[in-house]
Amino acid sequence: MAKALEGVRILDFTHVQSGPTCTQLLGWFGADVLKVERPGVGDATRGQLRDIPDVDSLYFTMLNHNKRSLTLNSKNEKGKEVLESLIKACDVLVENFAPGALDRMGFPWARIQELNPRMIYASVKGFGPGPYEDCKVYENVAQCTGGSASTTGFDDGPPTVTGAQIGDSGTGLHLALGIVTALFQRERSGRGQRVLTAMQDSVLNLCRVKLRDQQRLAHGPLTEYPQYPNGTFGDAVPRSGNASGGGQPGWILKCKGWESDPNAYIYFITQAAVWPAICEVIGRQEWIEDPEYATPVARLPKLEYIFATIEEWTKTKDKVEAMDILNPLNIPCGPILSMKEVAAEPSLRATGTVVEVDHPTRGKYLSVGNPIKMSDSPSEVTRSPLLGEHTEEILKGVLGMSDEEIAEARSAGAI
Ligand code: CAO
Repeated sequence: MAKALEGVRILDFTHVQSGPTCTQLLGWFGADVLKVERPGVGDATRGQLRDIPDVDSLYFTMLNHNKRSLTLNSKNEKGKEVLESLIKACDVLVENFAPGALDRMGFPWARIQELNPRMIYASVKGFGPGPYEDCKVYENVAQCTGGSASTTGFDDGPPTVTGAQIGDSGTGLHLALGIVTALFQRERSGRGQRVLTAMQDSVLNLCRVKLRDQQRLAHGPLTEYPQYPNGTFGDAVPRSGNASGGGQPGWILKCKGWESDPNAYIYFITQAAVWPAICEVIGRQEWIEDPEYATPVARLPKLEYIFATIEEWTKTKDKVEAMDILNPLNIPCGPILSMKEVAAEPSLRATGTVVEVDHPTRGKYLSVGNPIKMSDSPSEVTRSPLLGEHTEEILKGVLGMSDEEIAEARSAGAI
């Protein structure tokens, strides 16, 4: 079966996490992703956080599936010539270098457009235009400047970063959407365009509900936050612990075994529609009619006590048992799954969301497959390329270079 992006060729100048997340997604949708890496060096993550000596790290292998690797020195004269040909032969150029790096190589947007007016030139940067536009940015800098860290954690603790890589992978996702949208527009306009996603902006987009709360704060306390009714609110959105970001109060509650198992917890949501079922299951039937508990508004100032009471019940069940009891009653809840449990979860294996991949020097390892499932575009996960594994194949197959031309480029230090 054909894949959605078959025939689309990506000139992939990305490295580390944000850019590679984007091009990996495009690869899963069938695009031909040509990863350009510096000869002898490659993407720095090949060697970072290594678990096995001299073998590409999991950091690299898990972000660079479904790509081909080409080594090219884009600062070398001959290398620049090869790069020009690649720009002409590709549909999309993706990069996440420090600001201005491609310009310094001699390839500003104007030059790229001149070489290929249909080219979509997509970039990740830490910040958009403004005071910080020249800064180099990593994941947690984006989480901190995009509003996530100030709103994550407990009220009596410091700002906290999240494990989900919303700055890097989150921005890569946003960029991928920008690229396919630009490809769609190019169908009609015939022209490429510039696509820019700043990590600060992407994090803020994912923190939209917190900017909502910032504005609500001007009209009174945030009644679903744990600071209400006894704590104090300052002039900025406080950290809300494990409170739900939506209109249905929720909290993380201990389950059986919590004393020794750090993940024996469940997220429990007191959705208004199922309040009677919650009261029944925890044995507090009197709360169903009691005006002090019967309505969501009446419950808001007592959430701490209500969740403590529910926890007395959840502590008598293990997290999966609790889920099995609550789910049939339509009470929204979710056990806290450890990475060990996620990796072993059969349903995630069955859908290809967790996949086992074989690698020539590493052997078998687990990865996260394409989380976006499409009925007409199958996704298979192929292993990440070794450094420069496809250099000749790409120079011959994509650019039509001869053996002599390739030898010449090699002796000039271009590839
Ligand atoms: N041939 C020749 N030179 C190459 C090359 C190639 N194939 N590939 C890269 N280079 C050069 C670049 O041109 C750049 O040279 P200049 O400094 O002379 O312009 C140099 O390598 C280093 O690139 P860099 O500055 O992007 O890399 P860094 O390790 O210093 O910084 C990072 C890394 C991530 C902080 C920076 O790239 C950045 O801010 N990117 C944008 C934001 C981003 O994506 N951050 C998320 C990263 S994931 O956590």
